[in-house]
Formats: sequence, structure tokens, C-alpha cells
Amino acid sequence: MSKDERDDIVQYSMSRRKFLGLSAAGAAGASLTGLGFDKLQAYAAKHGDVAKTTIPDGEVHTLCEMCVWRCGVIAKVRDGKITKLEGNPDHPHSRGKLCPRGQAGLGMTYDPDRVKTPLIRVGKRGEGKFRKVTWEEALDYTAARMNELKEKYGAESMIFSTTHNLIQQQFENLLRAYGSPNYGTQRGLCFNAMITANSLTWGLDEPGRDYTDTDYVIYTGRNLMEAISNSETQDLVEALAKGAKVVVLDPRFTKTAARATEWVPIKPGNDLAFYLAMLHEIIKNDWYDHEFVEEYTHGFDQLAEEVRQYTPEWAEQRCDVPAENIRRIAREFSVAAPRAFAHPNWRTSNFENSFQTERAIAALNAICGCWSQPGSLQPAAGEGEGVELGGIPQPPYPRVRALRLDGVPWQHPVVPLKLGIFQKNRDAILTGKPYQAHGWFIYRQNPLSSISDRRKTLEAFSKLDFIVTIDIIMNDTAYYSDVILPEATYLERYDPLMVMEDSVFIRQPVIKPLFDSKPGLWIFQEIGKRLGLEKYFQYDGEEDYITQQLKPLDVTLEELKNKGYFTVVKEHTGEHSEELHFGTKTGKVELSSTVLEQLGMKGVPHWQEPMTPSENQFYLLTGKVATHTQFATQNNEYLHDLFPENPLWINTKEAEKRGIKNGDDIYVESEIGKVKTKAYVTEGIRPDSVFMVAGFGHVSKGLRTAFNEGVSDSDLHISYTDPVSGSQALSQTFVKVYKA
Ligand SMILES: Nc1nc2c(c(=O)[nH]1)N[C@H]1C(S)=C(S)[C@@H](COP(=O)(O)OP(=O)(O)OC[C@H]3O[C@@H](n4cnc5c(=O)[nH]c(N)nc54)[C@H](O)[C@@H]3O)O[C@H]1N2
Ligand SMILES: Nc1nc2c(c(=O)[nH]1)N[C@H]1C(S)=C(S)[C@@H](COP(=O)(O)OP(=O)(O)OC[C@H]3O[C@@H](n4cnc5c(=O)[nH]c(N)nc54)[C@H](O)[C@@H]3O)O[C@H]1N2
Ligand code: SF4
Ligand SMILES: [Mo]
Repeated sequence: MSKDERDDIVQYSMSRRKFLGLSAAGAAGASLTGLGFDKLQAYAAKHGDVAKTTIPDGEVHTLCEMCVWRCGVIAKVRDGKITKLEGNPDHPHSRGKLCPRGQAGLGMTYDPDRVKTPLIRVGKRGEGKFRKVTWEEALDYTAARMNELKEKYGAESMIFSTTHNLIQQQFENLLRAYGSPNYGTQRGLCFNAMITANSLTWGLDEPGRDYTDTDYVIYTGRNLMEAISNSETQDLVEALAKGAKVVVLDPRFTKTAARATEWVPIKPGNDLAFYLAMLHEIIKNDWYDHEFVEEYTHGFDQLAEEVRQYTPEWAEQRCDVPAENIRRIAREFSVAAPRAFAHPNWRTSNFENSFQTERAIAALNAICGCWSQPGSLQPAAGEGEGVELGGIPQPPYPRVRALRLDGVPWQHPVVPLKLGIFQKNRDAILTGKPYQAHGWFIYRQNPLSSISDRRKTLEAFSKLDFIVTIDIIMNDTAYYSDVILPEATYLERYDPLMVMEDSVFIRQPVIKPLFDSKPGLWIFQEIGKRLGLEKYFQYDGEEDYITQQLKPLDVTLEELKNKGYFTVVKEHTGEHSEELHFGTKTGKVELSSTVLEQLGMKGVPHWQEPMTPSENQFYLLTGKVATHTQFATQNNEYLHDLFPENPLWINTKEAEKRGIKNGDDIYVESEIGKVKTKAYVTEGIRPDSVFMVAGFGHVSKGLRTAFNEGVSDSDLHISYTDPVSGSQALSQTFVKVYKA
């Protein structure tokens, strides 16, 4: 133990940890087979000695939290240590398999860089100097500062934000009881375009997909083989094996493109042209589903009128896909329909026109009748339905009169409140409009890195009086916060139940919380108590919370813990309902949106010109890799071992022109920033684009493995937000690339 660690002061410094030499235990190296039992066990043995298990040697059924998919996990315990995580065969999200990140979950629980006690900042923000304090002191201090801000500036001066999690309801409970309207989730950075477009069209958030009977799938930048959604990735693999045709539109040769039947290296920002031409072709040639269109849709004539101008030749000029290919794909899709779908995608936050692209995709599915049929889109994605849980008593919340800082709904009427426009909170702090925010409460989120233009976010932080972050590790946001509250990891705590279709699944502790970390359910309640809001937190510990949830169900906590899940209704007919209902204003699939029309906008999908780079610039593309989650796992030594940094993908010819060879040091420069990284020279990307995996370039010196490894595109990204859907546009930043 160093002198600093003996003292109460923690001063994070630059010194990087020497790599732990895990490879000695798993010489298989960076391949998936390297994710072997021995290696994980060696890891656990090294770091797990502070753990005392809550159960004897054996297995615990719980849920993964290495990403938001939340697969079922069976955790193996030996001598008080977790030795292995396996996929629960009975959980619909895992089906017996975990992805690399799920398997490496031990690397989070046993991360030597975990925040071990509550911390209060003593140095300047960003100096990395904190004082270790007791929970008592940290919570008292947090509540006192929150009360102070509320008295001085009103509850609305405090922003609350979080990224989707099982305890979200309690986080929302805290903010509503406190009385702030300012709530941000990651959605504006992620799938606002997809959700708003689909809800305006079908009247539900996100259509489900039936892969078992599908013959034809089109993805638009959806990269399921790397941006993993475990069960859906498995679905795709099986559909391919059964001979489904899969078309991938992506400027980059992704792993999904590599497995697909056809890769369409489309020009960024111009997918909309492709889909408008698809609609044109299918309607012109009368290949659409007349019955479905007549019975279930609204606005077909306006759509037909609008897309008359969008010929494949017109589209080719824009999206760089030969007209004959667009014609062929339109033909193939309509022949395969209804056993086909154009996937609604996920993080379609690429351009300001991505909302129109999503609307066009939804319209394509609709006119081909790809709805509620075997192999087509489905009415529900399945989560959160089918089971009524008991809830803890929730007295009425105080009335909130203040406008939301993110402009929803008063400036952005189409954006659902539950989505919001996260990034606009940051901008509102900077402008002080419509009023000045003074505090930010951040749970399970890393906005300093995940919002475009990190310098702006830092500047916003500097304008705030108080920032509190609850995390596992000293993430970048925590590093710049005033108080850091260490939560127990997902393998050390309970969370509220997860409902999927007709089953409930439990997250439960496999071991007791390491160090002085605490479960979120406890933290929120303790803050609530200190704010005088205890009546909103009527539960007596984690187990009582879940027991209250289980009240209407015919199962005990003990039974649920043993099996990991409980199924309420058994029968799954697999039949597709004859009667279709749509939650739109007209009760039909709105090809022309009545909501948009009422707001004076064009109701049908239409062309919206995207920004384009100038002569010497590239589109800067970003995205995920299979071995990391967002900005969260780069310090996980296990995953760092597999993927330590993020070189820039650049096309061979363009690299040659600039004298850049594979592995060379290069500069990447946008209007707002410049980073130095390495070149990955490849044929697998369009000449007009470069690509960088997101999540690297951490600025927190409390992340001794991840600090300064790779670079962050948030240092390059200019912030653009589509005003209709509130979706940020991440591919709309253009960069120059040159040799260092
Ligand atoms: N391993 C792993 N899996 C994850 C996650 C993770 O962090 N790691 N995160 C989860 C989350 S929160 C999300 S939102 C999903 C995201 O899932 P996806 O949206 O499938 O994946 P991304 O990697 O974000 O982006 C995918 C692709 O968009 C392409 N692209 C960029 N601009 C354009 C464009 O204009 N047109 C087209 N056609 N393509 C474009 C990029 O080249 C990139 O390959 O993944 C989820 N799954
Ligand atoms: N450049 C670029 N920017 C992007 C994206 C991109 O592809 N490129 N993707 C966008 C997308 S799709 C999304 S969804 C957002 C994500 O943006 P964020 O949600 O801000 O990013 P994450 O890295 O997922 O942040 C999760 C944080 O939660 C912490 N954490 C993990 N588990 C727990 C837990 O159990 N308890 C607590 N308290 N903390 C925990 C992690 O340590 C991490 O700090 O980023 C968006 N921004
Ligand atoms: S997809 Fe992977 S990281 Fe996400 S919950 Fe499942 S196993 Fe965990
Ligand atoms: Mo996301």
C-alpha cells in the first residue's frame, strides 16, 4: 500500500499499471478461445481474495450488465470467488451463451481500479485529488448540496441523467420526488431517430423481428455481429445458416457485412436516397401489398406522389449504389415479402436526415406487408410486457412548472419525454437558457466521453456548482465530479426485477459487495431520506423491494433466486394475430404522419440533403467492437487484452496518396479538434470515409489501464442534433488525415 493509500487523500497520477501478465495463464492470446476458464480463474484468484461469498461453492443465477441487453448468467463460485460466468440456457437473451464482454464480467468486479470508498473532491476539477470519506459523510454532503441548490435556484437547476438500467425507476423516483423536470437518458445519442420514426409510423416504439421464418433482411448500418445483441445476433447467424439473404448497407466492411450475402458500400448520409428509390420502384412496378396497404395504412397516395421523383438513377447520384442494384434489391425484397424486413436498426444517429431514413424504412416494410407475418417485423419487441409487478407505494410527486432544459416538448414536440434530448442539457448549461442549471446527478453514465465535443462538455462542467456521479470505476465523468459514490457491481447486488414477455428474471448478488461499495437501491433510498423524501422509498432493504414486486405473482423470493426466473403464463402459440391494431392517431400505419402534418411538416418520408465533406476531407464514422461496451470497458484488463486501442480505418488508395502505411502514426483533424493515432490501412472502407471504434482516449487518471490508450472521437465530433427526433448526428463530422 502506497503512502497515499494509507492517507485519506487519493491523488490519481499518470503512472500506468504494468500489465498483469494474464497471458501466462491463457497463452491462447487474443482469440476467443483465449476466453478460457483457466484465464478467468487465474484472474479471479489474483483479485478475488477480498471476497467472501454469500453462498457456498456452487452456482448463482443472475443477469449480465456488461451491456443493456441483460443476458441470463450462471455464475460459478469457488472459495468465495467468482470463477466463471456462463450463459443461462433458459434466458431468452442468452440462450446458454454469453458474448466476450459478458464472459469478461469478472474483469469489472475484480478491477483493481474500482472506486473503493466514497470520494469527495479536494483538488481542482480534473486534478484527480479526492478525499476518502464514509458513506455517512458522502451522503450527508450530497443531500446538503442538493438541498442548497433547490433552495437557491429551484429543483429544476439540477439535471439528472442515466443510461438504461434496471433501477431506472428508482432513479426517476428520486428526481421526481426532488422535483426536477430535467432528465436525460442516453437515447438522444443513440436511437431517438429510430424510435420516433417507428412510433409515428406504427404507433409503437420498436418493432420486433422474426428471424426464424425470414428469407430476406436489409440492415442499414446495423452491425449485429459486432454491436452485439446476443439473442438477435444468434438469430441472424441461424437465419444465414438457413439460407436467408442478408443485405448490409454500410460504408465499411463490418463483420456483419462479411457474413452477409451482399455488402452495399453506401455513401454515408445517403441511405435515405436508397430507400426513397426502393419505394419508388416498388410502387411504380406495382410490387406492393395492395391488401395490407388498403386495409391498414394511411397516406399511401401522398407517399406514391412524393416518391415518384426518386428514381434509382436519381438515387445512384447520391448514395453511390448503381441504379440496377437498387432495382434488383427492390425486386428481391418485394418477392421475398412478407417473409422479409428492412431492419429498423438501432443507433441510427448518423445524420440529421436519419429520422427521414427511418421513416422511409418503416414505409418500405409497411407497403410490402412485412408486418406480423412469419419472417417479418412484429408488433412488439417483447420487453416489459406481459407481467404485472407489485410496486412500492409512490405518493404524488410535487408539481413541476419549469420548462425542460432539453426543449422537450416545448421546442421539440415530436420527441417523447422518456427519450428527451440528452446532449441539449449540456448545451443549455453553456448558454444558461432557458435558465441556468447548477447541478448534475449522473448515474451509470459517462457523458463526458459519450456526448460529442468533449471540450464543450468540460466547459459545461466548469459552470456547475455540484456534480455527483455513481459508478463502479473512476470513469471520465466521475474524475471531473465533486462526489463519487461507488456502486456494487452487478455481481454483488440485487436490482429491481427484469420483465420479459411472460417471465420475470432476477439479478442477485453472487458475492458480497467488495470494498465499501453499496447497491443502488440502498444509495437512492439513503439520499432520499436525507432530502426528507423517505416516503418515496418505502422498502426495507433490497430483498424487501423485490418481495414487494413479487406480491401479485405466485412465487417466493427464494424460489425465484434458485431458478433465476419465473414464468407467469406458459403458452406461446407462435401464431400471428389476424387482428392488427396500431397506436397511431388514425389507428393505421401512418405512411403520412398526421402528427408531422399537424405541426406543419411534410407527413411522408422525403429527401433531405445531408452535409458533405469538402475535397480533402473524410466522413468520420464511429461504432462498436465486439469486445467492448461503449466507454465503459476499456479498463477491464481482460477486454483491454483483446482490444487495447482504436486505430483509424483508412482506405488503401487514400492512405497511399498520403504516404501512410499500416501502423503509421497519423493526425486526424476536424474543425474542433485534432488527435494522434495509428493508421489501419484497409480495403474494407469507402475511400471517402474513415472509421474509429468509439470508447477510447480516456482522460481519467483513475483508469490505470485505459488512460490515454487510443483516442476519442468525442474530441473531434461537432455536435449536430436533428430538431425533429432529437437524434445526434455522429457521421456528420468531417476530418483531414495526415502523417504525423
Ligand atoms: N459489442 C458491443 N455491442 C453493443 C454495444 C457496444 O458498445 N458493444 N452497444 C449497444 C448499443 S447501446 C447500441 S446503440 C448498439 C449499436 O448498434 P449498431 O447501430 O449496429 O452499431 P454501431 O457500431 O453503433 O454503428 C454501426 C455502423 O454504422 C455505420 N455508419 C455510420 N454512418 C453511416 C451511414 O450514414 N449509413 C450507413 N448505412 N451506415 C453508417 C458505421 O460504419 C458502423 O459500422 O449496439 C449495442 N451492442
Ligand atoms: N463517438 C461516439 N459516441 C457515442 C456512440 C458512438 O458509437 N460513438 N454511441 C452512442 C450510444 S449508442 C450510446 S448508448 C451512448 C452511451 O453513452 P453512456 O451511457 O454515457 O456510456 P457508457 O460507457 O455506456 O456509460 C456507462 C457507465 O456506467 C458505468 N457502469 C457500468 N455498470 C454499472 C453499474 O452497475 N452501476 C453503476 N453505477 N455504473 C455502472 C460504466 O463504468 C460507465 O462509466 O454513447 C453514445 N455516444
Ligand atoms: S450481449 Fe454480452 S454484454 Fe450484453 S448482456 Fe449479453 S452477454 Fe452481457
Ligand atoms: Mo446505444
